[in-house]
Order: sequence, then structure tokens, then C-alpha cells
Amino acid sequence: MLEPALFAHGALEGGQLPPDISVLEIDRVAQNVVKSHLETCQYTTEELKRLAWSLYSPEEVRALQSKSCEAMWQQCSLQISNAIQYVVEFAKRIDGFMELCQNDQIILLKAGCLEVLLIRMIRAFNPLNNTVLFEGKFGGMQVFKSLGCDDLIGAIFELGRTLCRLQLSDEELALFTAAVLLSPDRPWLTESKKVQKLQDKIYVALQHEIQKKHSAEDKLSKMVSKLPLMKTICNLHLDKLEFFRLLHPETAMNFPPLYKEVFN
Ligand code: MHQ
Repeated sequence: MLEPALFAHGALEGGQLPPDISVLEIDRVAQNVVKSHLETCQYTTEELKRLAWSLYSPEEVRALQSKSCEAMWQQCSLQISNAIQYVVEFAKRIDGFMELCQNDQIILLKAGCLEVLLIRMIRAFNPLNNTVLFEGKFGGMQVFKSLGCDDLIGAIFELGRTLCRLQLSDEELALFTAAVLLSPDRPWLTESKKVQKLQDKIYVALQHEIQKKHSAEDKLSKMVSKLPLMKTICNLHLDKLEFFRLLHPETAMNFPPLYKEVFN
């Protein structure tokens, strides 16, 4: 998804709603998506505020850095797999998602869940010291050195920094992740028209939410402009995983089932 169809015909300009969508319906969509996000975001804002103080000590960083590549991949895939479970639960609570055929549900989750995680990451990312939450403590890029994927980690942290600059509220985060998940252009969807309709409503709700505080055109286009970097990161992750699998097939076989299922 690069340009949501809504931008193309100017339906959103001047705060107008497309004629077939009512304000009531948009409010209902926003409420459902925001509630679903808050129920499935893994850490509350308060928890994250408290955790921001617990940083890895230099000794702990050294210990993580001297782990084997296999052990570190195993740990990361476990953390990612746990986080994916929450994204799956988020999707299931979005009105309309469970009404899609099971085939399409799986396609949307497989294609979108890493992008959703990367957006969700900003809640657990501290741009002041460039650290991210990993296994209960905050650490910088050095923590992931033993993975041997400095380019991937660098891109993830860069995305974290640029997304944090947008200062998204939980409401905006909720609607943005739902819109990314419900991307009608994922390959092999059978009912992409249905997905498109759901995504259109979510984008209208997001536009509406942003307008409460900002000039919406501007902020929404900035958000959408980060999607190509996310796609690059997803592809880089798949490349790294494929390479890792070649070098360490037995370790990769023991990755968490959900991680394997999503990225196989
Ligand atoms: C979620 C919570 C969450 C959980 C896990 C792919 C690879 C080999 C390495 C966090 C990536 C390393 C991830 C664990 C690293 C960048 C990964 C490992 C929001 C996202 C977040 C914080 C993940 C962010 C990315 C992490 C740190 O609710």
C-alpha cells in the first residue's frame, strides 16, 4: 500500500467525509480499533514509562554481545513471536476482520504483522538515548551485535527514530496499525474489495483523529511516507532469515512455531 485510494480523488480534503460513510460509523470504527489496540498492546504506557529507567549495564551488554549468533537469533525470534501473538489478537478484535475468509485473514497477518510490530515499537523505543525494549530492559543497537545483521538493526533503529518524531498518540497508532494490517494490495487476497472498504473507513477515522490536533493532510502523509522503509526492513529481515537458515538449519528448525509460520 503506497497511496490509499482515498487520497487520489481528494475525498478527504476540507474535512469532508465520503458520501457513503457517516460520522457515526467513523466514530464506531475508531472506538473499536482503539479499544482493540489498548487491549492487545502488550505493555501499558505506565509500564513502559517505568521500564524506560532500566537500561542494560555495560557488563550485560558485553554478555549479550558475546553470545553465539544462534543463541541471539533464538532469543530475538522468541520475543518477536510473543509480540506477534498480540498482533494476531489485535487483528481478531477489529470489526470486519473475522468476517473475511480465513485465507485472507492469514495473508493479511503474514504480510502485515512485522510492519505492525515496527510501528508498535515506537511505544517501546526511547529516542532520547536510542534504545529499545528487549527482554525487559532497554538497550541500544550494540545489544544486537552478535546477530551479525548490523544493516537490519540500523534500519530498524532509524525507523524508530523517524516514527518517534511524529509523536503519534495511542489513538493514531491504533488506527495506523489497523490500516496497515488491512492493506488491500497484499498478493493473493481473494476479497481485496472487502479489505479495501475496511481500510478506507479506518483511514477516514485516522484522518478525523489527527484533525483534532493537527493539519491532517500533513501528518497522515508523513505517516504513509514511512511505509516504504518498513517494506525494506521486512524484506531485509526475510533475507537475513534465509541466510541464517542456510548456515544453521537445526537452530532455525527450533525457532518458535509462530515465528516460523509467519516468516516461512
Ligand atoms: C512489541 C514488543 C516488542 C517485542 C520484541 C529479527 C531479528 C533477528 C532481530 C521486540 C531483530 C532484533 C524485538 C525483539 C530487535 C530489533 C527486535 C528483537 C513492540 C515491538 C518490540 C519492542 C520488538 C522491537 C524489535 C526487537 C527489539 O509490542
